[in-house]
Amino acid sequence: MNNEINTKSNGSSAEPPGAKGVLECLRSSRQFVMCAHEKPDGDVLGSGFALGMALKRIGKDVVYFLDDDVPANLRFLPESQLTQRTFDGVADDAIFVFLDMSDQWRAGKALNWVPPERIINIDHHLGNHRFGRWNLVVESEAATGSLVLGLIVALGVPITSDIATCLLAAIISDTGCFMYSNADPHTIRLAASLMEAGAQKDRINEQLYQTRTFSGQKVLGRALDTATLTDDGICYSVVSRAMLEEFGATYEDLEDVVGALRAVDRCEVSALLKEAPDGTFRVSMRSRGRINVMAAAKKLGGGGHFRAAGATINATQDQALSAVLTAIRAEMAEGARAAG
Ligand SMILES: [Mn+2]
Repeated sequence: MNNEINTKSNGSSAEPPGAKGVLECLRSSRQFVMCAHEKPDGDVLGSGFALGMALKRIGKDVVYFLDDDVPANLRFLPESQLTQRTFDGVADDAIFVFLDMSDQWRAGKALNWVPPERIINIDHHLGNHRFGRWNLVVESEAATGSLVLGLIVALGVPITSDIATCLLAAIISDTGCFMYSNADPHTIRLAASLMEAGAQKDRINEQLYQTRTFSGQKVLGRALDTATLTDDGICYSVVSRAMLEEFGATYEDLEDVVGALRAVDRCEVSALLKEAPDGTFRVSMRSRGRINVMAAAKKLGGGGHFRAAGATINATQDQALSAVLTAIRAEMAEGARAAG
């Protein structure tokens, strides 16, 4: 099976820069701590569990550190019951594998003490800070899971059905079930190999895209009902803490809202402002493909991808909304200039 999986991007036979060093470290070290970013998604968790299972098969010790709960819709992933919020059992020589994050801060406060010389950084975000001693960053990959698949194959570990399910969940999660433009032929080929290796595609899609809490659907309804569509194509809505409380919904329930706003036919960029428990606002933005929302997010102190990005804004609701619209409009003007 392994020999049949070509994990190289664009048919190239070369290993991506950084892969060699990462593989040497994976082979030579004894213990690994898989590290996820805050608000973990299918890519970061699927990648971590898959790599963890592969490393265990070659006799390594693996800890899954997560300063959070596994989201309900990802609890079907193998290994998801093994995450821990402490560093119990982590040795002084353990290597920390940071997955799917452009800088160390995305992992949250609990992991900011880890020194670079103990960090492997595996990621596909634009503008990754190369914060590890070993960095495997390929921006053209649709998911961190694609890079992890390449590593597991290179380690010579068989792709079990559990590993395949975790990696396919990573790819499906980051491509919006192959809907986004990053689902290129290379990525779809990887997904096909994972299905051949026994990945549970239907289960993944059922969990990620077809299962919602009732309170979450109610909040989605309210957010759509109160949304605004501007003349220049920005569709936005605000979800307050009070609104979540009214429906008994959680932040996890809001994942789909910004996508539903973006689906509006005249919408170029959608934005959802979510009031956090500490009173700050978290903005998520999605672009139809012409406007770079990552650049808009950067102006707000955040980051992400060209079509999907976010930031945290410490301001009142009115100020936060105004800052978001200003940042998006600056990118619209930039896009118009570039188009000449
Ligand atoms: Mn990702």
